[in-house]
Amino acid sequence: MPHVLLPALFTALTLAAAPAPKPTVDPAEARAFVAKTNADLKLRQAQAEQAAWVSYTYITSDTEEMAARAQEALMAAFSTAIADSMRFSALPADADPETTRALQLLRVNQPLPAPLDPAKRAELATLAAKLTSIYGKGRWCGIDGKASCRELPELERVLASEKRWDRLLDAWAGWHTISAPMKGDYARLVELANEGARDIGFADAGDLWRAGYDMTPQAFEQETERLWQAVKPLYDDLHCYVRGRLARVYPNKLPKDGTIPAHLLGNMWAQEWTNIYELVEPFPGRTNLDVSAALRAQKFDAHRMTKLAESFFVSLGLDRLPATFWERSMFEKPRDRAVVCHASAWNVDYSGDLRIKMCIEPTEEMFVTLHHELGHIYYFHAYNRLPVLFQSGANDGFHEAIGDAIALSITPSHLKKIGLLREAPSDRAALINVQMKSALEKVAFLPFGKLIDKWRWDVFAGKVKPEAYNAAWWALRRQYQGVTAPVTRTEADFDPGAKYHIPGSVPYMRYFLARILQFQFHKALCDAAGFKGPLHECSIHGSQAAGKKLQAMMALGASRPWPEALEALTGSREIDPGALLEYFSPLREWLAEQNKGQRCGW
Ligand code: X8Z
Ligand code: ZN
Repeated sequence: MPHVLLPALFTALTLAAAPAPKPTVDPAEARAFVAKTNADLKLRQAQAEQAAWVSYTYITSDTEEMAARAQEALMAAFSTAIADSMRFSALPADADPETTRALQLLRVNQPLPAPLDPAKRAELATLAAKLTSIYGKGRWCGIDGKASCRELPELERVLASEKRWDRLLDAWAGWHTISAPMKGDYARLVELANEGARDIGFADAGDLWRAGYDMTPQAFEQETERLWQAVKPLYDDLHCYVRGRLARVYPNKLPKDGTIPAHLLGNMWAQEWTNIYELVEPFPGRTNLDVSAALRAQKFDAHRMTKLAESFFVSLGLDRLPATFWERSMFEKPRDRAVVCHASAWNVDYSGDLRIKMCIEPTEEMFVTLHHELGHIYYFHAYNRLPVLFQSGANDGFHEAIGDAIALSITPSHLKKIGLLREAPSDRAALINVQMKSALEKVAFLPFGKLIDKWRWDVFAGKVKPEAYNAAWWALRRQYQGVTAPVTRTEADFDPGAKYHIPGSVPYMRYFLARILQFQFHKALCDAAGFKGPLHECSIHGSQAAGKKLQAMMALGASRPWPEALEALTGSREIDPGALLEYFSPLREWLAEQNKGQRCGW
């Protein structure tokens, strides 16, 4: 469980009142406090969300300022509520569990806890808004100046489709210039968030981030390590195979140390490698898995792609999305203003005003991301009636896993059914091709998902200082992913800042957990749907029984510790990497054959 006491504040309060009488805590008073806090926070959160929505979808100095001030007001509300909640730190063990849980969640709710000093609180809110804006406004104008400026979506398209080394390098290095100016502000943000975390009894902000998982922060760190060790051999096999194939495409160009240069993997951050599928296709010409081509050929626009994604959830018996979702979401990149294109889902007023913000293009990658975002939206929708402190996932990994679990049901047979693939062949070559494509997304991501917060935890803990930010970043990229920078990096660069979640201060371990949880969810939903057969062939499309199970888990929100929510869906209280390994077992076997006699590792 997260800490129940707030050591710093608690000590101060008890010392001031010495000699301290034994505190008497009235459970009814605690209940009333939680109810008032829920009402208060709901209002403030909605105001902050509205301001943030406008600033993310229309970046100007005015909207940035307004979002910062709304965030500041929310931070102040949290500080007051947490300080007030101290009177209930001695709540008897048999107090009603909902109140106890709400009080615990209150402390771990914000990723950037503000210091008690109002001037520092304002500074933190301003810095957070500024960093997000820098990211959103980022563009690369090349050496020839403004004539050919490109924003992130365009640079990402280069990484996704270009094969020429130099062009890839230009787009990669260009995007990584946008974050250099963030470094000083980021270092200050770390100091301020740490002070805020200490003010409410944590060692640092990383300690607070690790405290949101119904176990001690230390136990959580060990848990992530356990999961990583279980899936690492599969990643190592994939890395070895992909590197071998890339060595054929770029003869004599790969480094001798066994790593892969970061600009060759089809993605700006080398986090998912699906876009180089054609370069590494196990059995060329045996399958046509080009869903992007089908989407383009059939002239799918953003609205139609979203409708198609919605129809999957509806087939499970879940509700249609509300009219306001269609009216208020941002589906496409506006032509007349700067926006943060990074896809996100919004629970704007915590009462049903649900929106997504995306720069949708007709690609398979975006189609999968749409299911991811709708997973968030359906989770919001399922728990919207709960008090706001319970309006979260069972843990944040659950929130990230719902839509992905649904998207695992978009099998070739399903795609054929909905007209996005012409055939769904079932021979071994086809199976290995399909599994490779899926592994390039799911398995390739695993070390990336783990290392982002390994870096941030070390930064927050002061183990990595600003003078070594970039060096530590690349040491982890190399250690976990076996990926290296394609050009020399120095501490004048700030490459972590070129990834949205760093300037955005969005914790990242959630995505690592989700990559594993989604297979566990998928397996449980397939069981509920009565599917018999290998896991990678299952699609739960149309199963009301699966939908009911999913809905029941989502409706719990964060009201119960996550092992209970997991048990409700899967029957197990433990995160189990077994389902992911089972799903990819055909590929694993094939990779082992391929890699025989190869020099693997780095
Ligand atoms: O940020 C996201 C979602 C929004 S929560 C689009 N993802 C991570 C990323 O893009 O880095 C989904 C996968 C990992
Ligand atoms: Zn997400």
